[in-house]
Amino acid sequence: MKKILLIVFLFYAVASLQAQVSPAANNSTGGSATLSNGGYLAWSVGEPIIGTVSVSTGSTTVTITQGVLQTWPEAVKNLMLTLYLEGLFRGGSMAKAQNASGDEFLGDVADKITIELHDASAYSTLVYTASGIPLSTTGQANVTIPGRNYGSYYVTVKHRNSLETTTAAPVSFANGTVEYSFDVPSKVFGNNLKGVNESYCIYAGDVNGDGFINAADINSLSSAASVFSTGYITDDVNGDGIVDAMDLILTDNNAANFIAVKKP
Ligand SMILES: [Ca+2]
Ligand SMILES: [Ca+2]
Repeated sequence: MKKILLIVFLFYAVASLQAQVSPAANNSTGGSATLSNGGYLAWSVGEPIIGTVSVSTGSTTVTITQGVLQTWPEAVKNLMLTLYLEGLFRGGSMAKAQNASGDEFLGDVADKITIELHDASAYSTLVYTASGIPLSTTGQANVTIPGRNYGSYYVTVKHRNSLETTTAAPVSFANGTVEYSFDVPSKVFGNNLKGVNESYCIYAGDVNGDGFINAADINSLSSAASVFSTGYITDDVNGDGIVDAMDLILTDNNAANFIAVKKP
């Protein structure tokens, strides 16, 4: 009789132990969620309790009570712009910017530009800036933008001695790839492009970057030209590595037409 009682006791003891350890079967479970604000969460279940987090995904709420919370690599947007800079444009493609001894940049990079995203309803609000972006001789500039920027934005292009130029309207960043070409005046704010050899270019000659191509830029150029300045310098409007009459002519033509920045 004692043996039977012992066996029954052991049976219940083992069954009880199994019930206690059964949650371990969840060790390998986990999941992820895309949040309504564009962010992401990923988690695993079965690790020591580290806290409780509730997040809204828009239609549902995910509550994490156990496990490891980790960041998920943020998705990015591939912004692909096409544009020509008047100073470097040689008809069909652009020349590579020169310094005192040769090409300033390797490969097919003509020069580098800054790309800005501005708020669609409040242009003065700068949302994102990407500087030092290579612009190829064929006018391509590709840059990755953090995925949290999934709205619509004005896209502004800046260059060391070209006129700041902006898209005609906000551009949607809803998709993973965003393509935009500054190829016709109607796609640029204020139609502010210059026709050159059946193509359209961003105006050259805003040497001091103040949004106007005028006497101040010409004065700067004249000073540099008088001492034959050479190198990768802002006064070199046509990018050939020396400041001379060619740069003055380009800038003077635009100044004569009172060319200035146009933005929302
Ligand atoms: Ca200027
Ligand atoms: Ca030059």
